[in-house]
Amino acid sequence: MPLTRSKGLTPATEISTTAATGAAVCASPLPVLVRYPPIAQREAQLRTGEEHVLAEIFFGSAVPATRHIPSLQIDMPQLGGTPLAEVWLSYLPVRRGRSRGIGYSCNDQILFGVLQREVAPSEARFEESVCWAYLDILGLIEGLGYPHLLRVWNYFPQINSEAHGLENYRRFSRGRYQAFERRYGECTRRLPAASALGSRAGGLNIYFIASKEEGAHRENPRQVSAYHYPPQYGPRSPSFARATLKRWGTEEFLFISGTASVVGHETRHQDALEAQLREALRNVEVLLQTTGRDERTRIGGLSDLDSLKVYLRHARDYAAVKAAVETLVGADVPALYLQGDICRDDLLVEVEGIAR
Ligand code: 3EB
Repeated sequence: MPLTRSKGLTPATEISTTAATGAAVCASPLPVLVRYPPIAQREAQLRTGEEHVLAEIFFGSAVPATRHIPSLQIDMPQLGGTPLAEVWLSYLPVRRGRSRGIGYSCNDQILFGVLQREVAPSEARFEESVCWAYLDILGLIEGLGYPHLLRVWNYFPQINSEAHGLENYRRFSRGRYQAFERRYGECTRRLPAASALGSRAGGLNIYFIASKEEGAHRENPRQVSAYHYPPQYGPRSPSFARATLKRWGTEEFLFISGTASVVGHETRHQDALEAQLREALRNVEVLLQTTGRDERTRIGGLSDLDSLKVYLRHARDYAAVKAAVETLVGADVPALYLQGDICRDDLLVEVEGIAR
């Protein structure tokens, strides 16, 4: 079923955005855009043909009819009223394929992939499955000519539980590390921006964005690079960059990793929700400012955020966090609020997003 009644895409009018409703509308040919329309109304609201949909991610337990668009169902409760879809769009029409268990959409600018591995973190083979998933991703994108991994999202259950003598997040980190080490050696400058969150159930769910030309991976001067975290956080450091800047022509995108109340390498404000949120948003702000300065981008502050995702350990914190985000960032940025475990058990809130 097409996403729109009109057939072709009129270059100047498709993929535009009305932030409040999530309706798609951007006057310029964006290689990538994410919107959060209500699941039931996403076709009507986005007003764009199916050939412009890279992927659809559904958080929560509702199971919508699947079209031939790459999609994932992630068992992570949404907070707030109407269930929203996470819809990834691209201005150029996409081709689709499936290989190594990875479903993907791509065009001349971008490849978007989704994969799900039926493995529980309690299984001994979990680490190996993570490693294989990443080797499959890297093999796929290199084979298809999109060798630059820009941004990755990781979701799996029991992230803070221990199995086989180590916390599952740390086991995940070790599996991911091994894959990157095999393909990239010790080179950290190719590591993508990322998020890793705990779902309620399900296997290992990963989705990612890759490109033909490289982006610039960014670090945060307030934070020790995650790939240099000391061993107290696990036998292998988490393999991710704080953000990735990608330019396509004159368009600039900053993919911001999951960002929490971590300064240096330590958690700040244990048990203090609003202080954690302020610290996390300060981290995001500094990331935006320093990227703007160092890379001479038009991106320079929180007002450049185009979309946000907010993860809460406790559903009861939703109202307070939403109010604080709207005060600190603004109420008109499309946002998705999810309840899930964050990868350090003392973190209560984490934010991620895209600035452009
Ligand atoms: C942190 O700053 C918080 O392992 O991919 C944030 C983003 C975090 C990504 C990952 C972990 C990851 O260390 C945790």
